[in-house]
Amino acid sequence: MTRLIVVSNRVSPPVGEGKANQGGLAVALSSALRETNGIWFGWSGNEIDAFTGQINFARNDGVTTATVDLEAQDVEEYYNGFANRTLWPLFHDRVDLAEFERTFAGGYERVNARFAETMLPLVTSEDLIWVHDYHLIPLGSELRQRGVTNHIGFFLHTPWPVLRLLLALPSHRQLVEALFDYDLIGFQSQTWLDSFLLYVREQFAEADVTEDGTIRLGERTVRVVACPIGIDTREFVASARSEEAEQARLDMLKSLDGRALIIGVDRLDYSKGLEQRFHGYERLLADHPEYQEKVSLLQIAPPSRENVESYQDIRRQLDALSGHINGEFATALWVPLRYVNRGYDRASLAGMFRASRAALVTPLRDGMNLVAKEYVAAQDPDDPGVLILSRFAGAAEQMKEALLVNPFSPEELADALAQALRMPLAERQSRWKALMANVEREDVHWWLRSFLDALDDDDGEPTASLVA
Ligand code: ADQ
Repeated sequence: MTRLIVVSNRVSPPVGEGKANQGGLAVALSSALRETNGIWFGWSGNEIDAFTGQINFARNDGVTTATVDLEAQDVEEYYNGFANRTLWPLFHDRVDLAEFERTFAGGYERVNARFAETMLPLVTSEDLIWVHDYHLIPLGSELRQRGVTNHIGFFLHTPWPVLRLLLALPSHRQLVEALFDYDLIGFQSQTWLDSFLLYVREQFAEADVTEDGTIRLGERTVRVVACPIGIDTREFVASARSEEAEQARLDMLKSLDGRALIIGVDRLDYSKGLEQRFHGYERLLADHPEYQEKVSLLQIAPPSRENVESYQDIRRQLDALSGHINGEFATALWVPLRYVNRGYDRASLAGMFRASRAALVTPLRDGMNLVAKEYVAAQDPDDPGVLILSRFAGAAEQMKEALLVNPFSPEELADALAQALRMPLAERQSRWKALMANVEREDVHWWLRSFLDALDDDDGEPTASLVA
């Protein structure tokens, strides 16, 4: 059986065993890896004094992990630096927050080279290699320089930025050129793919871009696909029906005392639009006073990337804003906004999703957004809640039956909330049905199969053996 080597910045324990607030990447890949009996290579999360390149192997629930420790300077320049302070904001349209330091770019190249060097002995000629996300764009190129001729695919979990903004990155050409060393590049949506093609046409006039998504640059050929990630829908539905979820739902309903719950669940990140969301809710309470004391917004937002200043800033702003909203509208018996900075296990989340009348999934930019799909999967078909979804999330391309909003507009958010709160049952059911059909069809297994089929495509060998 063809072996799959997955490479990502971090290697996380399988879902259900690790921290409650795992990122979307970990959530999706742990089920994918279990299916393919693969090996997952990445950073251990540990910092050491001097890089040794020693691999630590572990086997966890059918998944072999191979991790390496990084030295403090690597973590600072590559991870906190180039990945989280340069590329993340830039890829989420926040060029104002992006920091362009040569030391960051240098650390990024160094760590990608170290990853390649370290994983090289693991690679046999049969393996399919699948590299994930913006941390590791140059890895394919580093592997090629070391003689690896295997099929190598790359999947970008974030958006691809618009041309004009990407040009602000001093090393933009070098970054993009490294992508041509892959055989296949996957994007979350057609929008991000189109944005990439626009960049290539503008900046690499010599490249030959064909209609079917093949790009030739000199000797190199890379194919590009839009391949939206999904969730493990069946597992999430089961978890939403578990005893633990039911308990969480009942506890929540009890605490609501007949009020309608609006819910939001996000990593605490400026791309998730939490500030704008709070303003939208404030607007609902101000413009539709009939909802005062009748609704409650629960925003769950576990802190992330706390070493990065912009994340400390957004946290402070949200602390102040939530205090302001509660100060303005709360009564002795009602707190309008419950703002919670911690993670929950998946069953409890599912139960809370089920207890709600509406969800606000309103990122300003998001590669996909898995919470939108989890919310739909958790609903009771007889009495489903309403998904309010940002037009600027990759998920909006598949989830057109949600109430699609411009997350920058407090009025649109308030209107959508009012619409959701008074939506008749029949309309809630028909929207939910259409959304659920997509969440079920294009789930994580479909995503995995689509990407690997495309990666393995050109030698005509079936990938069927790779996936269940
Ligand atoms: P993220 O930006 O991390 O992922 P997202 O897709 O929303 O965003 O996934 C977050 C995951 O973490 C979800 O599974 C969610 O349930 C979980 N989670 C969030 N808050 C939680 C909490 N308080 N408690 C428990 N669990 C919590 C990146 C990209 C996304 C893309 C994914 C996958 O930014 O656009 O969808 O990768 O490709």
